[in-house]
Amino acid sequence: MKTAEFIPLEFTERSQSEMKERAEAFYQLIKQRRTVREFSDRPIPEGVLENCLLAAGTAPNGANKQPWHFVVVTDPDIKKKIREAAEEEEHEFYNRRAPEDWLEDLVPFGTNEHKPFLETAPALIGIFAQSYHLSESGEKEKHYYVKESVGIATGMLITALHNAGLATLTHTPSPMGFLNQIMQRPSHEKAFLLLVVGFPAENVEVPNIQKKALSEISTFL
Ligand code: IYR
Repeated sequence: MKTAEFIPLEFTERSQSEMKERAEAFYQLIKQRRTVREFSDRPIPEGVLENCLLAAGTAPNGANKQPWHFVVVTDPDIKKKIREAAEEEEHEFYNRRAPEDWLEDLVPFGTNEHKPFLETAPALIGIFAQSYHLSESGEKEKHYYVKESVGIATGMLITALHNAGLATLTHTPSPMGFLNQIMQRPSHEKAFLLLVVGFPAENVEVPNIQKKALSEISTFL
């Protein structure tokens, strides 16, 4: 039988003014996060990705099953394979699969089927969602709220990387099944997204887009 064990919470109490300052400072930091599509080949300092992944791994999740796996690729040959497979899917997407209105919606972002950043960027992180855990003896252990959990962990990873001074691109070639094969992950893990990580190319520009106002995204009752 399982039993519940509780330990004291480590919680930092802050003054009201400190709370306000931190909330404002964090907003100023995170609003600078922009998806970039042109990367420099500058390497990422050692240990940075590891700590960002540890931060992502603290995400709240269903019954603490931690139903995620992150595959970090820095090897140029593997990045090339990923680029080739992704571009094959994207070619289909842009030329056949995508409906007109979707392509129209993508115009402001200037995206197309060519994905050179998959080779230029120093790291690609494949994020996998585990629908269940397979024990050594082959028994299935249930996972809960998998998409929600992996989505939260991914958000925390993107935030941690931005905080560390790195740029990211959430890339979702669809379908992404080829990532299981290239990244050697079992079939009960579903590729959730591919995060491109590194430094922006020099003088990179980003789309001039606006975020919704507070009054549009929220209601205070
Ligand atoms: N996966 C394609 C298309 C694409 C779709 C959406 I929704 C975007 O916000 C951006 C791109 C691509 O990566 O080009």
